[in-house]
Amino acid sequence: MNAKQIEQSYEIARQRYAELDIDTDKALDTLQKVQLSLHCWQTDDVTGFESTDSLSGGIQATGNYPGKARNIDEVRADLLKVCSMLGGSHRINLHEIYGEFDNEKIDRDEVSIKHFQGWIDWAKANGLTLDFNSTSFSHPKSGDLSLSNPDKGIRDFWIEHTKRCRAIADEMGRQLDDQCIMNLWVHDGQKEMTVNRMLYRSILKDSLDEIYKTEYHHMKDCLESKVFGIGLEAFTVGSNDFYLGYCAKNNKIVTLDTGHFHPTEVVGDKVASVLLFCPEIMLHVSRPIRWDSDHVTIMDDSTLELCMEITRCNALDRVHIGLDYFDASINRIGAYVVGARATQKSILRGLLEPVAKLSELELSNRNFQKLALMEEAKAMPFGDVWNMFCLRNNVPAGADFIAEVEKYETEVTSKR
Ligand code: RNT
Ligand code: ZN
Repeated sequence: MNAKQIEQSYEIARQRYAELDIDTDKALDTLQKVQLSLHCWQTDDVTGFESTDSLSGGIQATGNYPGKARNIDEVRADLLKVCSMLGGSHRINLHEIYGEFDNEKIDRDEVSIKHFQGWIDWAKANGLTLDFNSTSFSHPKSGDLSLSNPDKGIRDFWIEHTKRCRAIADEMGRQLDDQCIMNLWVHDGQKEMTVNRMLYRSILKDSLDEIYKTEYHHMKDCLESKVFGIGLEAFTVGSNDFYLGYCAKNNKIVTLDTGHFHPTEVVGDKVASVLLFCPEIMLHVSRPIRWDSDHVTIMDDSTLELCMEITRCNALDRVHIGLDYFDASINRIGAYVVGARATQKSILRGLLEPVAKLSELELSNRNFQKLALMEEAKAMPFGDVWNMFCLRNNVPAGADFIAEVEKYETEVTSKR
């Protein structure tokens, strides 16, 4: 797109929004500071760098589009390519299975900071910060139950793993002068009707209490629930109720994965409730379709509602925005950028909403007027403001990133 056109269209959009008392420059400045936590696992279909090659734990990446990252250098190159198509500065979200194990067999209860020093150095050199995840899946000891396993040996193995991950996260945060957010999601569940729900849940609670005994200053913990996993359809130990209770009681961050709720639940509606009882929220922005919780994020109603709820609550400083989708059926870099930009666009839509006016109308019971203004807001020239965000950041505006992704495919990913 041509810069002159973007500037001219922006000027008209700026004036139109000003009529609604919205300062588009201020919205762009705010968006500039919103960091996304970019999930490294979209580059390689959640494979990681242990020798195991099959994904377990109730999650699945479908498709075999060529060009998947095969080693750490390729993951890093892909991540930098993605960042080059996004305005703002972002975080990289790593899973434990993405450590630098150098072909050594390092079991999950043996992992340490040395396996992530390369990532820290790389992040520092590229002006990035890191988030982290313990990994309960794709391991011979994963089974159906990890931290909630009645078998003490297996449970202790996963407790040790998770404790080590917290120490690694803290060191990442320390070295990068940051707070590294460590997410805990375990796949624990059962395929069939379960009679020992209380047992598994009380074991999970005890395991978490043990894991969180150590206090750290450069990392924060968040916990992620789920409705069901593939092959674990009847029961999930770490349900939404379980972690909401745990996080509220223990002052931990709740992770809301938008793919982990019943189809008619509105995740945006949860923001205000969670923030009244828990310190912060971590999001895994995704798109559920049928059984899959991880389709590529788009600017659909549920993503918009979520992002607009964050801006309505004025809670951008208490909500961390991570992405979590994996699509192996289309160009992975393209998929990555589509989802990341859709999330940024949805936040921008929130920042451009005439909230003050809408709130005034609602509080004075002028409900027809509120509905009408909400509808009109949808037809405002938001795309012109978005293009200005891209121009100011010197990243492709409009659909220009498609050609960029194609070029990278021709020159890099197609040769893998
Ligand atoms: C799985 C969870 C979890 C994973 C990642 C790989 O359903 O959403 O966050 O996607 O940890
Ligand atoms: Zn998730």
